[in-house]
Amino acid sequence: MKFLKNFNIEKITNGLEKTRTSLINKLSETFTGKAILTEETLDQLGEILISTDMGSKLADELVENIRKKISSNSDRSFNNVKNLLKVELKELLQKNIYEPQSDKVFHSKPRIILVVGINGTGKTTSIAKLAKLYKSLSYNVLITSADKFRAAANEQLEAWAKKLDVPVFNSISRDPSAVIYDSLNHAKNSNIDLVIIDTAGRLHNQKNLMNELQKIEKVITSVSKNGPDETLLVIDGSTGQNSLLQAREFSKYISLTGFIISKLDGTAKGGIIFQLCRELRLPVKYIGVGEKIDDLLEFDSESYVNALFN
Ligand SMILES: Nc1nc2c(ncn2[C@@H]2O[C@H](COP(=O)(O)OP(=O)(O)OP(=O)(O)O)[C@@H](O)[C@H]2O)c(=O)[nH]1
Ligand SMILES: [Mg+2]
Repeated sequence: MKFLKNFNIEKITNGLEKTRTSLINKLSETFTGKAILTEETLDQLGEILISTDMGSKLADELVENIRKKISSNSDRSFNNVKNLLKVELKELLQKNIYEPQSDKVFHSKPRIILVVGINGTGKTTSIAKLAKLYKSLSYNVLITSADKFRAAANEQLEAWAKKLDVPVFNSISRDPSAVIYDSLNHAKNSNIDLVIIDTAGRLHNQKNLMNELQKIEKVITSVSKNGPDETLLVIDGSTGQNSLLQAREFSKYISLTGFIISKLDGTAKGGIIFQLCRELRLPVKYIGVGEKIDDLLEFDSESYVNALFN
């Protein structure tokens, strides 16, 4: 598997504009003209972090770490606080993550990416973007349309796929597991390198739909014994704290390997990524920063944190 590394600093910077502007404006309002970093300013820093949806627990932890670091360091300038914060955030993304995927050895073809999430988070759009990304690396991609709920779902996918010249597997079966089973067997016989499976949006409290995910996982395992290579939960980046609940609930039913965080371009709440990684101990794999086909970037913690502050 080639590493995509398609991230483009300009795209990340533009995509995170709202979060960055809000963060930087608030930070400079708080710090400008203050020669010495006081306890009060530190408390304000915590509130600023919470306003980006980092959550109070994480914000407290970050402020505490910064407090410790500056107590042994005479540089209490805004710039230094900003740099310390960047280091803390990068470490959090890099260290706090358990990657189940790294335990597996992949020899099998096709590689399988299963995409799940609640309604409207951007699953289908992200899949089209992923297909484009992998196709540009010369992968033979097949998209499986296993959303049997939304009438227009298939047309939406077909329209994207037609533009990209990527085949879509569909069937008249109403059972998503059956469609997936057939598509994987088809892929095995058709020299497909990568199958990306689109599923119907489901709320995390809809028990029967959540149980269906387990069935889907089982069917994939029956065709490819390691199961999906990736099971990605798509989270709408503007959802806020509810996304933690979604992630916790989905992970009770299915082995997630990471997140796609979509719609980061429309929100000032890009801090949610840190909380999701910390609480779920799962990596963010891709971020969506716009509605266009090229607006999906492979996640890179270094660039993400830099783009938030620079
Ligand atoms: N601004 C922006 N919009 C996005 C992004 N990703 C998806 N969208 C939009 O979000 C809306 C919903 O996207 P879909 O891909 O249909 O979402 P879905 O999860 O497949 O929806 P269901 O199948 O109904 O559950 C569409 O209008 C997309 O254009 C993104 O990164 N940024
Ligand atoms: Mg969809």
